[in-house]
Amino acid sequence: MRTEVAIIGAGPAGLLLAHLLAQDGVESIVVETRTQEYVAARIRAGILEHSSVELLRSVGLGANIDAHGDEHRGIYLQWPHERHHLDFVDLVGRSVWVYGQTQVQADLVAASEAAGRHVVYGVSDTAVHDLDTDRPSVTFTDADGVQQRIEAEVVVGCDGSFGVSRSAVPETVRETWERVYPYSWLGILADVPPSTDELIYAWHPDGFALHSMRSDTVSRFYLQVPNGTDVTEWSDDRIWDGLATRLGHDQDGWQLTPGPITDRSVLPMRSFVQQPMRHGRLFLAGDAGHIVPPTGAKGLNLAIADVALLAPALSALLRKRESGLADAYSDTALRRVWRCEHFSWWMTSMLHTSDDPFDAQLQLSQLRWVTSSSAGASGLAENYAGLAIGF
Ligand code: FAS
Ligand code: PHB
Repeated sequence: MRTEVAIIGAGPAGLLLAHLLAQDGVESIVVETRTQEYVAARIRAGILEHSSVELLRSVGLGANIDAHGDEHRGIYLQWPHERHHLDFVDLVGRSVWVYGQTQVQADLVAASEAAGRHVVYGVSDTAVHDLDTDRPSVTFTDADGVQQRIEAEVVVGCDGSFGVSRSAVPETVRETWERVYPYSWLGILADVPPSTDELIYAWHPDGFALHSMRSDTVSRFYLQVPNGTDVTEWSDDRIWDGLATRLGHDQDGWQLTPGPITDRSVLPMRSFVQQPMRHGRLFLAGDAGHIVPPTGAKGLNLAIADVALLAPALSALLRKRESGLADAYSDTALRRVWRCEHFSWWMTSMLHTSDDPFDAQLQLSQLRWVTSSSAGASGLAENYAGLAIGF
């Protein structure tokens, strides 16, 4: 097969990149190890930044966000006996949207199918070749067991944190940073209306908790748990008791309403960055280049920001033979990546408890400052609601 851009991975980064390239008439082929149904069913991110929503709207992907998304002015920060609302619109003039990654993925798949774009699901043995030439290629075994090769002008790794493209950058060239956190998140989806109008991020001596949502009938919750936690160790009652305690049930009359749990999983927490995000004719985008702990709701938004930068860079390279944007892509993308890495670490460190009582005092002081100082609140608001793409 021949195309202009071979994309590895049909998650949000891969499918959005194909969509953005097509806006400029640039052809692509996407290859994906999983089935379309598997990718669509993964329950992941829940928050879209202001600039993500604006970008998706600008390329015809905003209708469902406007019809089914829920615009939020801010979040609540909570600790025992206190809950404070941060209003991002008052603070920095930007809101966020509750619109799950599964919904974003469904919209991208629908647009891809409507446009008849070439996405190959169920592949295996993906490999990249000749990245330092102007004829790179991707080989794989298709779902029928047939060896295939895609000859392209550019290869983009959108294959997430366990893909093959990251390691295709020679060890002598790549630089990586990683931080593994001493705790994980136990996440549940429940068929119960949210007990709050906007997200509650709660600090508690027992551990962090987050009350999020997917719609007015489905709620999403997370609990800080030790690394290695087996989800079967947490009965429904233990989960709801833990959430009620940490989120302040009966505090100032507020009540947490439990309901049937329809999905549960344990998510390890880590920060990771690999640079450069380009090597020869290979570019990395999304989780293939970086990972953030989900406390700052940045993972999906960073993937969107990467491809929003990369698409025009590749269009200029392939249509006008102008390489300036492509040459600058890695540095430009990494500036936002490191800003989001810092913010995600900052939110995670502020809200997750350890056994160190000194840490607890520092965290409570930080929470009191962020919720009482306009400077502190604006700093959180600016980063959470998101910076302009290309920052
Ligand atoms: P993705 O991982 O979504 O997509 C990569 C795709 O590449 C996958 O479909 C994979 O099957 C495919 N692939 C991998 N190797 C391949 C190969 N060799 N050949 C072909 N295809 C290959 N972010 C938040 O903001 N909030 C959250 O609550 C949150 N929860 C998360 C929970 C989990 C379990 C995980 C793993 C991530 C979570 N994230 C969350 C982050 C997540 O939303 C990512 O940031 C987002 O999916 C990034 O999108 P992509 O870069 O497209 O990577
Ligand atoms: C979610 O709704 O899944 C979600 C929201 C905010 C976060 C992380 C996850 O920081």
